[in-house]
Amino acid sequence: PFLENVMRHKDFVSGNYDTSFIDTTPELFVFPKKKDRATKMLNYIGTVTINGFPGVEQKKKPVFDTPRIPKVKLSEKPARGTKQILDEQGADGLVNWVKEQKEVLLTDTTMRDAHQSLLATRVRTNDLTHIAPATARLLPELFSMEMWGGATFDVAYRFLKEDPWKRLETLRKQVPNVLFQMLLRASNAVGYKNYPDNVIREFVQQSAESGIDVFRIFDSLNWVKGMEVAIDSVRQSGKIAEAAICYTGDIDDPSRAKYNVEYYKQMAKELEAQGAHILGIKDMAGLLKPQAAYRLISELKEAVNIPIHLHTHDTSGNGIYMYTKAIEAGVDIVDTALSTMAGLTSQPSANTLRYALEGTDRAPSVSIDSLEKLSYYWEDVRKYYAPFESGMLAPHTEIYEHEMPGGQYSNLQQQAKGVGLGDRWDEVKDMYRRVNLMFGDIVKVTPSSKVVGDMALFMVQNDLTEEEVLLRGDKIDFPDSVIELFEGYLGQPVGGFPEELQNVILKGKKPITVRPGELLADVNFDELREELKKEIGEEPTDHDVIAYALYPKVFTDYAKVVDQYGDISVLDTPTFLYGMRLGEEKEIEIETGKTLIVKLISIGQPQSDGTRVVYFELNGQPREVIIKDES
Ligand code: 3PY
Ligand code: ZN
Repeated sequence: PFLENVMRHKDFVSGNYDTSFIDTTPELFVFPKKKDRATKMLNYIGTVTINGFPGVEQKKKPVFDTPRIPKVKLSEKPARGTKQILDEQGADGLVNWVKEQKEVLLTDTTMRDAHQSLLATRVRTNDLTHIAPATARLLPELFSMEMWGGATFDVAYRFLKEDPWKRLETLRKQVPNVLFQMLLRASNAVGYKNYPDNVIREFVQQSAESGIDVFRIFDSLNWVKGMEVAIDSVRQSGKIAEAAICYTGDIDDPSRAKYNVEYYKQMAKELEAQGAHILGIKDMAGLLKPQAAYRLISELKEAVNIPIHLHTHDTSGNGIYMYTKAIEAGVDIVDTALSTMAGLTSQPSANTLRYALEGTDRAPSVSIDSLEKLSYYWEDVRKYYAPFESGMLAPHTEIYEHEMPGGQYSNLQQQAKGVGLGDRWDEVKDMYRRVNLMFGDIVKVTPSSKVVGDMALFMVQNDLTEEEVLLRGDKIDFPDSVIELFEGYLGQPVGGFPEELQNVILKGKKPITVRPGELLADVNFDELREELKKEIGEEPTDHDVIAYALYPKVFTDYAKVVDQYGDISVLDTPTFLYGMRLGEEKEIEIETGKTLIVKLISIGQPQSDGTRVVYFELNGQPREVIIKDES
């Protein structure tokens, strides 16, 4: 521990020391007593019980029903599925198999986009692993399960204090038969800015090795150049590159001619030429209308020779109607969620679509009984996460006006409240629409959507109009994200930036027009590993190093929490979010075969230093921990 103290001391790390360092630094000789795992766990439980969990206002723990897990024979192996086709026949073999299917194939997004869009991405690995073995056995006909990427990566470290790689590897073992799919923001990986090329390559390689089979790759401005490195890395890994077009505007609206059918066909051909195995149509806000879907898919089927995979959000309530038109037009695969996690800002319901297609020649072969049984589980589990629900209760057709992506709506609403604009939310939505037009009508999806949102908030907050921005812009301090967008650090938008606005925002700075990755120096992973080792005081894994490359502060904050509380991902979600009730007893399996029996006995009154003693029974023996009351 002495050496550890030295290595971690900030003066030592920064080189700010001389020969008197050891003599003048008494804290080097203070050795924290290593707390055992059980004590760490009791500390966590005591802390949430007293202080609550961020974003969960309700401090009294609700009583939940035990989630209904469908009965399946775990001793029987899951039926063969798409994963076996990919593993045995390679990416091209799988693509040929998809083309031969008459029925429409389904991707189940319950484990990624559905909860990203309904529950602020908060669903924990613990709840996924309880249902994964049953899912593998009940839905072997799925094309894929989307269960990783997008916001799940940073939310896992940032809020759930768990390792997303462990989630991927555990689920992979539980689901050996269905393709695993992730959402990759091209050069932005699973982050909000462009990263150096070698970070993208390393991230893709590790994701593929850990279990991802299908990478849906998109660029937040539909800039194909920004997708090249990601597509190439996926192809090199032997996995499936699903290159996606983000759908915006309305092909049937002549006033939005910039994004017409020709535009989408052209981009589709470019992605095919770039090496895409599958063409994704990513309708991230749910703007694709039924008749437009029929026309778009019909024309794209003519334009390219690869399967087409359609993604939407059901915010308007038109999702099922739109899908049936797309399916009539020949779309190969569509994204759906289990019914109790579907609808509104999430994907259309698989159960509903299954019924809608009955009697047609493209009806999917997934079992309705299986879909219903799995939906029960999610109906129960969703209740744990009630504090993270967006509050949207009914279809929201205004989406066709403001065009906010499914996952952004509730987020921006929170952001607006945070800056005191809660009562001006209607204005913010309309300003979002106006900012889009002011920016030249751009594609809006993470991270470009965040920039439009930042600017909309900024303009409402400062009572600015479009004219005023142009007239007085030289005196306006624009949000950093807006400056970076106009500098070209998220890539180039369709048709370029509006020049006058760009000059105003950049105040004489010169924008870039090349791929940001061409200017960003490669990361030296050996140096990064050494740096991280000093930060966390132990040898990092390859997963830790890439996570640190993407999100340095988020990762080190996570590592500190693990150091303090141990692996809290093993806790059941009610205890993780709400702590324990007085008199409640819990069995906590901290590793296979090692179980703690924890009972909360009582909580002492606050003491003069603001702490409270929390009295537990641990495996029948009294144990107390001291917790600081933050209230
Ligand atoms: C993400 O990038 O996380 C998205 O879901 C975009 O639609
Ligand atoms: Zn989506």
